[in-house]
Amino acid sequence: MKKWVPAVSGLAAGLLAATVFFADFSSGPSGSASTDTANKNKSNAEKVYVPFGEKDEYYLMASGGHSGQMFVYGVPSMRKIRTIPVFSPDSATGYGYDQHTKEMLGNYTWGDLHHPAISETNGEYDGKYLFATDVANSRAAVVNLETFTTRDIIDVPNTSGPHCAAFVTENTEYMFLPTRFAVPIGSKYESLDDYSEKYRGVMSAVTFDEKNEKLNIAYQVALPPWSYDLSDAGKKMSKDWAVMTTYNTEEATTNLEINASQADRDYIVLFNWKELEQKVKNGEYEDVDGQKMIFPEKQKGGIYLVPVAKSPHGVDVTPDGTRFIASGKLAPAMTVFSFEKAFKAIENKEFDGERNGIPVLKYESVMEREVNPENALGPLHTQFDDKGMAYTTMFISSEIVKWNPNTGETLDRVAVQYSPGHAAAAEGDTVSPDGKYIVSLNKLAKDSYLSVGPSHPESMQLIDLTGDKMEIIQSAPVDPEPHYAQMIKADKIKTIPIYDIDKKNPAAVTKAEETRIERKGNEVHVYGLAMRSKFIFDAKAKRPDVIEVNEGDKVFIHLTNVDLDQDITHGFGINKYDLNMEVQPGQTNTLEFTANKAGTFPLYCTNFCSALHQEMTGYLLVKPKK
Ligand code: K7E
Ligand code: CUA
Repeated sequence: MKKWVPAVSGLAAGLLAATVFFADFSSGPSGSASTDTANKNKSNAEKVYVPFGEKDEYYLMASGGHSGQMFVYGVPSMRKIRTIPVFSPDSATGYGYDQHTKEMLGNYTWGDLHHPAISETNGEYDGKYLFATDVANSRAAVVNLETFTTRDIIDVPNTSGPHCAAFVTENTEYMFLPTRFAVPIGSKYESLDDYSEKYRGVMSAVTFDEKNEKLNIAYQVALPPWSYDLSDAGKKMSKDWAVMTTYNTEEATTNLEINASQADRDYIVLFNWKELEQKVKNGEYEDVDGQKMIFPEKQKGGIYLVPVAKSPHGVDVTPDGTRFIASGKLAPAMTVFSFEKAFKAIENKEFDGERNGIPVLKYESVMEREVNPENALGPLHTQFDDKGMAYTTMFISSEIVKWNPNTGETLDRVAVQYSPGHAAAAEGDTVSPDGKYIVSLNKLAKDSYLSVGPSHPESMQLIDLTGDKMEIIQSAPVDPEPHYAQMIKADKIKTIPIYDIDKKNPAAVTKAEETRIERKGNEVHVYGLAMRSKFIFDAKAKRPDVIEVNEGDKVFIHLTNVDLDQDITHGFGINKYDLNMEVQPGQTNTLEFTANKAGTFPLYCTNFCSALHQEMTGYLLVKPKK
């Protein structure tokens, strides 16, 4: 049974005046379901059942959207395993409170994380690092997958909202961070009347120094003042190239819903990052506030525009690297482009003029086919399986369509609940996807779960790809909206059981005898340790678990967890000082604060660690100024 209900929200609903095709999910495993359905559901239950003590086959690294965090799920159980704090503080782990994470976050308290990307070696996820960008405050971050902790965050200058990242090249040479919002270079004030002249859509090429776990901006490109939406790196034959979609090539400055959808075509930016890298080596760039900036109208070459149906959203490179597929958003079609054709067209200069000094390739010279499955509306993002077949999410018709990129033939469709954004296939962005599973990341779950009021959680639905037909076999709530996720084989992730006590960290203490409280003027350094079930700040003191300072002192509490047992993590919270941090086994962390409130402040371990966890307490005494 199908219901037709009018579109009430979502992408371009007003413009399309379309009706939304919602499948009916009311016949569930209970009630009036036939025996067949019941059996089928039983086998589906078995497919996702991971008995207690056994582990899932895949990790799903999902964006936490405007929570600023990342979520880790297990597949096929779809059990949520962990939240990784990235762009927002996290009370549970003290992320954003201790010295290192506080410095990384700067003064920002929220973030908007859309696209996690796992580091790659030879086009395969290598399970070492996870990258992400922040649309809210223009940052990029790297998470270490030995510890599932954020190691570095950088601000991306001249940019506002690097939405179209992070997608890494085959050997994690670069990730490209183009801006969503065009802004003046330097983000200074410029009148919107001068938008076309003064505003730019800057793209940053970011490298990762694995040894020091640092992100760096290698160079930037001052692209035209358009919005850059999604990108993907080439693979194999196209490995030196990357693609990204644009919209608002109209350069509208108000009412984008209408004004950015005027022209029939926008563009895909196709660029050769090896060539851009060479340009920088040759000194073909301008220095802009310390950034190496390529201006494509002056330092020509390496960048091309490919016309595409208006307001595209996703662009995805096939696993064999021969094609890139753009999804329509406002056009009901996926467009398949050929890298080989593009390379020939560039060689033969099959151009249709240029825009802002960037040559526009002839559409027919690069396009291979337009694919328009019947009644499918709102294609957004495409993933692939082990046979090279494509799976495109249809935002408006609420389904995933499986199709053959070599022929354009529609192979299968499955209704999802509802309005999928991205989908994430097993090893889906690599040169060799696994097939097996795809997860649909839905924007609207509409009453799938127990009601929690007017706002409902979104959902992720797990789809089995091994049968003749795609089949939804599990569903998990996710809150807030997930954008993208990547699914990696679990055995590729090599976590460490405990931290090595870091002898190079001058603040680390390993034994009670090394604990001490040192005063230098009005600076107080506490070198303490945490162990089951006490804090020792100064073993020689009358009360080793008490810190006494003067009002106005600058206090540094360095704490090492000397319990080198897996999973014995201690917390350190100070009442009413709004401070908390976590020290995992073997880890040393530092809290830095000014004791600006006089009084008596109990402190305690915030992580359950033993039967006497409740006794793991002490005091911070702040003596008032005379
Ligand atoms: Cu399509 Cu931000 Cu990748 Cu959400 S974006 S859907
Ligand atoms: Cu240490 Cu609880």
